[in-house]
Amino acid sequence: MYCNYQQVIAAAQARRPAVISVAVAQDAEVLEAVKLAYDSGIATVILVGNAAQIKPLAEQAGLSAAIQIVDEPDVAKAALKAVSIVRAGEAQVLMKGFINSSDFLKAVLNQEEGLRNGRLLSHLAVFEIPGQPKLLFVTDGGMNIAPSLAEKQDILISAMLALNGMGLAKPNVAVLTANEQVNPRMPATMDAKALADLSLTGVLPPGIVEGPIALDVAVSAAAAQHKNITSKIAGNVDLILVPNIETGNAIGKTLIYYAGAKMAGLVLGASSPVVMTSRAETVEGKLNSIALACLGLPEK
Ligand code: COD
Repeated sequence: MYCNYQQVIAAAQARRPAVISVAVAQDAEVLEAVKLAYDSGIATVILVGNAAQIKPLAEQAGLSAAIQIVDEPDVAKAALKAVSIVRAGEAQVLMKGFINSSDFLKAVLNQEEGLRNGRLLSHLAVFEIPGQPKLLFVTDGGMNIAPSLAEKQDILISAMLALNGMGLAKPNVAVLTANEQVNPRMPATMDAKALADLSLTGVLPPGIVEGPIALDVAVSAAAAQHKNITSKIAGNVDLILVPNIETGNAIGKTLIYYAGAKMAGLVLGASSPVVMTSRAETVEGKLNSIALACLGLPEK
């Protein structure tokens, strides 16, 4: 299992370079990240968007003039074009550029031309937090707004399988709530109990799934002890399943802005890996996300 992004990038470099199709590529940070991915042998790119805007930015980022640019000034059409390039097999990874997340996801979900695979698509955020010995995964703070219990199950399965793929055979999973008591007035606690029970039946991928569990107990064995909570994962959590998009989004932004965490973001469940970071994400965060997405591709 990778403990930090240095290890993730080294592992991505050991794979065959992927071709990335960037949707609405007219963004300086996206192009700088792409240049770093190119220079480190992780990826080559096809840039889709407003060519008149992309060209000077690409030049500024030091990208070769020979780079492939597909001119489509309309944002929605550019997103669909970038998706169709992946669908056609000309690229293996899709990346969100300077486009709002909902518009980008609508292109990914497009009935005729999207990257649907019959599964529920979901977002996985990955954090390297200063002082922490391993990466922390959070799902879904980026795509499914208020998932039902059945959708939470799908989101959980996708994330656990992704962690398995990254070498973590049995992740410790916290199904997050505000406390550890099942309370019908807090439906998230009911869902958390149902998912924890389900994990005992072998329906979910291998791992320890606990819930309802609050954030303090998930991340601190001392908190669990103080609260008299018996937990096998307290202080050693790998994956947090959040009850809704706001919780996941706020955890991520809190980690980034208050704790200096580095984030990467992926969409899981599509027919190809999808990189989805916030437009405000740093060049480094975008590069880390590209590297993580490439880990799903065959080795050299
Ligand atoms: N997985 C698979 N299929 C889906 C999913 C999903 N997660 N979501 C919707 N669909 C399918 C539906 O079954 C339907 O067939 C079609 O897509 C349209 O469904 P709608 O009308 O519910 O979906 P949309 O297009 O209105 O919205 C889907 C979004 C993913 C765009 C929407 O849920 C959204 O905006 N999510 C939040 C994104 C966001 O703002 N993130 C911010 C954090 S960066």
